[in-house]
Amino acid sequence: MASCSPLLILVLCTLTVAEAQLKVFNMRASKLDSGILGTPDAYVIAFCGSASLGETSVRHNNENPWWDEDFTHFKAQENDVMRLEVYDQDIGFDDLLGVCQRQIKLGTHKHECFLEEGGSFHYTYTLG
Ligand SMILES: [Ca+2]
Repeated sequence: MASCSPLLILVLCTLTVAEAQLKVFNMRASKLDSGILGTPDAYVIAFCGSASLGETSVRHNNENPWWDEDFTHFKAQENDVMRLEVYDQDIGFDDLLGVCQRQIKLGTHKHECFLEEGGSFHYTYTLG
């Protein structure tokens, strides 16, 4: 029986570390604008690559909401595109307030992103 060559072991190790855990946390928004229809009822939907990571709860009537939920993805890879979409819940259609998108890098990173409809979204993520 052939034993595992060092090269094979190296390849297996490389494949194993290629997938990393992504965690998104400390999500908050400031100065959200939902137009003339009062204060926004905001929530966040997250994606990483083609995977959907779920959504937060809705923070009602709050233009400076924060969320204590985290998003976790166990099969993330460096340079995957992470997308965070901020919505305002409404009767009928929910309005998209803005999208924050970036290629994820190893380590812990804190970001602020400006939303198309006004205000900004803040979050931290760790990939590793
Ligand atoms: Ca609303």
